[in-house]
Amino acid sequence: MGVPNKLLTLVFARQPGKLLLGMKKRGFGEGRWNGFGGKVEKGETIEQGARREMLEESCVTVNTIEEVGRIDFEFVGEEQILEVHVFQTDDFKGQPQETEEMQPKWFDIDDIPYSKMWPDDIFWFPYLLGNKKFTAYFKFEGMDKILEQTIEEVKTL
Ligand code: 6U4
Repeated sequence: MGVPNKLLTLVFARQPGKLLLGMKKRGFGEGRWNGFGGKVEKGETIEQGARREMLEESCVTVNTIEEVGRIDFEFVGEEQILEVHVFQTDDFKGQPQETEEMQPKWFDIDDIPYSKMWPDDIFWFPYLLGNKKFTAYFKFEGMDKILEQTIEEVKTL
């Protein structure tokens, strides 16, 4: 038996034709545009963690939220798998605000800044943007190189 997976969340707010991303200002993934999220804490569900991180990092309060994907990340040399639960919402309150962790910005869905994002994103964003549920696995060497990957559409997560 290995170590248990590390549970993380990733939340994307959407408006017609647009997606909210944040520039990560510090920590893991610093300097990359991404959804909002982080570690699930003890005593909260994954969905509660997603809502909390969205509020903490963007000042947006999420009403209805939908889980759309699950991605397992393995990093060469590290035992622990990062299990990232991907959510989307078009039902939220409040204007995104810059926080210590993130600088939010609405992007046109035709103008997603893939070259300044995690290199796996370009592979699974078509599922997210196409409203298709998916599961995926990526094996990384360092932060930039993908050695292996699988991705598939699923009916339920
Ligand atoms: P804190 O708790 O702020 O010190 P930090 O080390 O900054 O933690 P955290 O908790 O913000 O990390 O979590 C990392 C975030 O990055 C999660 O939302 C998941 C996301 N993430 C991690 N690897 C990713 C990858 N390869 N592709 C991607 N998102 C990833 O799109």
